[in-house]
Amino acid sequence: MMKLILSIVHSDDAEILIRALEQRGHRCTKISTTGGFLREGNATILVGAEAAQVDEILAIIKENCHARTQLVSPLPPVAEAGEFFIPRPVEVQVGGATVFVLNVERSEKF
Ligand code: 2BA
Repeated sequence: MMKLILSIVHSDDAEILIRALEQRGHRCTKISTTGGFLREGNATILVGAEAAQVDEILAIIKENCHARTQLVSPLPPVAEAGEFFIPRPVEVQVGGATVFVLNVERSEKF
């Protein structure tokens, strides 16, 4: 049974992850994506593979993608006249990788 491993990673980890996957014989595709919360670029790596290879692929992703903390400036609240708002950045932890493993019903190459 084939699986599709969809992995959302930090842009800075994408190239090294792709290299590691290719070195171990796994074909992959990178899509440039944007996180809904931070509205910053990240990368989505697609790997189509046999079910038996999934654990190895997940281990490669884990090895090569690292968690980071990022500062986010909260949006100012609606202020009354004369009020002012000093934005204080808050920390969020991003990654290492958000991974979804999907069943592939059919796969063709023409
Ligand atoms: P972003 O949506 O830009 O989220 C970046 C980080 O901000 C998240 O890291 C999380 O720590 C935090 N965050 C997200 N939504 C939040 C909220 N409503 N309140 C507080 N903090 C929030 P990760 O969880 O590691 O996610 C990294 C990226 O993976 C996300 O970037 C998004 O592009 C993707 N992602 C994560 N979970 C997803 C899901 N269930 N479905 C689709 N994409 C997902």
